[in-house]
Amino acid sequence: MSQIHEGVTITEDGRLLLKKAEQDQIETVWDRLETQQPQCGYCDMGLSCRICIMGPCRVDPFGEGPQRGVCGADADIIVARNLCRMIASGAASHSDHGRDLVEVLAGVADGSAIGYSIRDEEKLKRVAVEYDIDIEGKETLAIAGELAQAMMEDYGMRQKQIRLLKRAPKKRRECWEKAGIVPRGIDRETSEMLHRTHMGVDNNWQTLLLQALRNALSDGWGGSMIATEVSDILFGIPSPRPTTVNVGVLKKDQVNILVHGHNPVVSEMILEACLSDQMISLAREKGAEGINLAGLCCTGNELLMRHGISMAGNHLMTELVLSTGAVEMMLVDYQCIMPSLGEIASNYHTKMISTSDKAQFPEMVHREFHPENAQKLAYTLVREAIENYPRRGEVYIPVKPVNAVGGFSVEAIVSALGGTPAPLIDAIKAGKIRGAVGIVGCNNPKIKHDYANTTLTRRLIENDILVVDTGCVSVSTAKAGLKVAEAIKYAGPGLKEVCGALGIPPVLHMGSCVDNVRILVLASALADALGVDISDLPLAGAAPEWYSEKAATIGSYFVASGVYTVLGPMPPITGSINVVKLLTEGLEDVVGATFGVEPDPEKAAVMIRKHIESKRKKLGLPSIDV
Ligand code: BF8
Ligand code: SF4
Repeated sequence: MSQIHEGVTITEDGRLLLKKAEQDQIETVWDRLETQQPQCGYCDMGLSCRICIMGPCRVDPFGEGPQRGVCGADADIIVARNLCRMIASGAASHSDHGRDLVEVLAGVADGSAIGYSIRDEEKLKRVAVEYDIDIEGKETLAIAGELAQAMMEDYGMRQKQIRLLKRAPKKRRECWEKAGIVPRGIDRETSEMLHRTHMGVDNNWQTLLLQALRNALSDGWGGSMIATEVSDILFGIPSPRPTTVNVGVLKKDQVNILVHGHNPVVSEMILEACLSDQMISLAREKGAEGINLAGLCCTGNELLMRHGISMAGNHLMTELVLSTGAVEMMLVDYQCIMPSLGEIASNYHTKMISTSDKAQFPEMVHREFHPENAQKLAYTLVREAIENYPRRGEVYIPVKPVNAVGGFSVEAIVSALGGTPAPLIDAIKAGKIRGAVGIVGCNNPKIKHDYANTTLTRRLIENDILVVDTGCVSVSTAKAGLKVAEAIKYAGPGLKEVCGALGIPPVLHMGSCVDNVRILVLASALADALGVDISDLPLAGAAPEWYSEKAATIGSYFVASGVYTVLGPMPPITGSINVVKLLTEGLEDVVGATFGVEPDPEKAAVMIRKHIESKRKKLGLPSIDV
């Protein structure tokens, strides 16, 4: 391994495969980060603008060069607009994923989505009632059709507010009313955000940022929440089940197929095909022992949560996993798929397939999935993967997989607690559990791979704080062995006692990134049980290794929902002290929560513990000095 890459990951599989990739002369994300140095300081501070063609413009942070863009925008406006556009893009991404699921739901109702069905009728009915649909005496498919229509209306401008906001505690809804940030329609808020950041529209950095919160809420309580709820209706509510993680989940003697991306609409069908007798016997004919489907990133998390399918890795492993030479086919849909993957795969026998009508990549074969053809295409592609097995060269799978448990939906957590959140609340009141933290988000090559995600998690559970996680963080902690019941040995005495009695790990896998909404629902249930607002609870959020615009949106809807959230990498806002102050201090008066920024997970843990103890104190619960 070259000096440059020494110490870029804490994982053994990452380290060994990086060495292999180097031998195979594969360029990775770390190489490219190196070639980008030094990265642009103006952009890093949010001080460059290319919104219009009178620009590009920049503001000099030292006060010597230009202080305004050609149009007259100053640093505050430029920084705010840039951040707003990040948040709009993140909201658009997750919410558009939700839209794809609503279309499948509509397709199930009218019979055009062949092979898909309603796997959880009870949840369908429950959500339909929340949408004021009269379900009495109606057929399941009729309810599904009406629900899909009602959800489509949530995307547009027919509502005064999106429907699932009703799930938030009353005080929280009043807070949004007062701040003027009640989201009206999912697409509407994103569209308005882009409108307001066009040159010559909203040039008040404060009102711009408030709209960004409203836009983020439209995703958190709208598009992403719809994505999760409809996925549960179509594919089942997750429940705890064992799984395995890291590159060791690939099998030397089986056809390995990887799904990467986000949308379960594709991965669920691939799973069905992989499990079919027809495909398994074909694999045997070709000399393999069977078919091994494994996941990467969030679509992998979707399968892990519902079926216990193994995870080969998180964001920074997506390139390296190809250099095992053991992957017959990787199917991608959208989001977080590095455009480098096709070229890397061309060094091996791996077939790369892009599946979404909205996402194509260099050196991949494009085979579009639609609800009508998905089932047939899934079988065709799995067959092609099997036929690729004999073309395999040498295989390098350097590690053994680690055990983990996933599947902690809110329903599963409440059921583990015996049907009500009361035992969790009692444990929090007694101080056995001091609070709970949702750790979310990505990997980022600027931070040692998995180091911040796992270190923060360890420090929190050691201090009796329950951790729930999603997205790529959930894979980091699973690989570190923190997601098995025995991991209570790493927890403080109180958390150890409670999790031990319930037989659950101290770190609960709540799903993919859209599933962060499960954390909002859980927080609302706790707030309602205590008769307080979410912002009163001893809770926090964190995104220790975030990289993506979606993570900026998630952080924003957490904060807007009253959850103090600590980001690892600094967002590009340091060019405006006003924007920094509003986000880290001023928002307290608006939504009862703020952002913190701290790349060092040891320090972030202390910030979070302090916050949790201060909330405990305000609630009159026993608190300690941190
Ligand atoms: O939606 S955690 S790197 S894969 S953005 Fe992407 Fe980040 Fe992973 Fe999932 Ni979320
Ligand atoms: Fe420059 Fe203003 Fe155009 Fe931005 S919007 S590129 S600051 S002129």
